Amino acid sequence: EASVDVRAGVTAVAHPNIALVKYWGKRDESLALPVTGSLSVTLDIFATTTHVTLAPPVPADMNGDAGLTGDVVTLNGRPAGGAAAERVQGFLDLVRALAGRRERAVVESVNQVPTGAGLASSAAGFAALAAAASAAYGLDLDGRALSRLARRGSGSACRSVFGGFVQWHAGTGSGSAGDVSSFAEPVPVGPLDLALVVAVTDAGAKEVPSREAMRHTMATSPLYRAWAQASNTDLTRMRHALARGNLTAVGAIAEGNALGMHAAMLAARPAVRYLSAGSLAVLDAVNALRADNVDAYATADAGPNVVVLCPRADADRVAETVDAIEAVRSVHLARPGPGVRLRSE
Ligand code: 2P0
Repeated sequence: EASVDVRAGVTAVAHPNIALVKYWGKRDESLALPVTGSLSVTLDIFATTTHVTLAPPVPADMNGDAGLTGDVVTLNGRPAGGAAAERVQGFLDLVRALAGRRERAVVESVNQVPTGAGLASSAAGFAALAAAASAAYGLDLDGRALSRLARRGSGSACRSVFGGFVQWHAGTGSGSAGDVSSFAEPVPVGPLDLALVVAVTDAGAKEVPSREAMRHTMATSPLYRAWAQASNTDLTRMRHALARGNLTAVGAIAEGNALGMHAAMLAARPAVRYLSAGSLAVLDAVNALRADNVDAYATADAGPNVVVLCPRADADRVAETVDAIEAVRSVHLARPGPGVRLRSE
C-alpha cells in the first residue's frame, strides 16, 4: 500500500453562451428538462476555469483525520457558502452516484467576468464543473453525455459543452426517456462572420433568480404558451438561417425571440422585469443603427445587460455607438468561442 496518496487534480475551462432562441421554463425541475428547445452561440470571452481534486476517502470509523467530511468549494478565491455551495455539492453528489465513488472533492473555480457586471455565468460554471468533476471521478463521458450531466447543474450549461452554435434539444417524455433525449449538440452553419457586443448596463432593481422567474412566468403569464409555440417555429427558422449563413435572418429571429420572452415575463402577475431603462436605451441605439443600414440586432437574458449581434466588420462601430450611451458601463467584444476543454497541468 502506498504511503503517499498523490491525487492529481483535473482542470477544465468553459465559456458562457448567449441563446439566440431562448430557454425559459422546465417541464421537469429535478431532471432540468426544458419546455422548449433552445439554440445558442458560445462566446470566446469571460472564461471560467475550474479545478477539481479528490480528497482521500473518509475512513469508515470516521476517527481519522485523513478525509474530508464535506466538499470544499472556492469561487474566485473565496470560500463559497450557502446556496452556491449547496448547488455545487448537490451536483457533485450526482457525479459520485454516476461514478459509484464516495470521495469528497475540493473545487476551485475562477471566472474572468468583470465583478459587479451582472454577468456571472452558471452556464460556463457548470460546464467547467461537469467536465472537471466527471474526469476527476473517472467517468469517461462523450460530448452528449457530458451535456446531459451539465444540464443537471444549470440548464443552459449543457450548451457551453460545445463551441460555436449549439442546439439543446428539449427531448421527449419524462423520467429517463426525457433525460436521455434532452442533450446539446453543435449546429451546422454556413459562412457567418458574427460578432457579439456585450453592453453592461447600470443594474436595475434586485433581480429575481432565473430559476424562480421561469417558474413564476409559467404559472402566471397568459403569454407563456404563445412564446413557447413561437419558439418552436423560431428554432426551425434559426437552423435554416444559420445553415444559409444569413446573418440578417439570424439577428431578426434572435431579437424577436428574446423580446417575446421578456414580453411573457412582463405579462406574469406580478411582472418579472429584467430590462432596465439602460437596456431600452441600447435597444433604441440598435434600432437607430439598423435605420443606418448596420445589420445589428439585440438580445437580453435574465438581467439588464444587452448583447448586440452584428457582422464582424461593423463590430467597432456598434461598440462605439453603444459605449456612448450614458447607462452603459462597459462594452466587451466577443466572437463565437470554443467548447469546454480539459487543461493538462
Ligand atoms: C437561456 N436563460 O436560454 C435563458 C435565457 C436566461 C434567459 O438559461 O434553472 O441558469 O439553472 O436551468 O440556465 C438562465 O437560466 O437556469 C437561462 P437553470 P439557467 O440562456
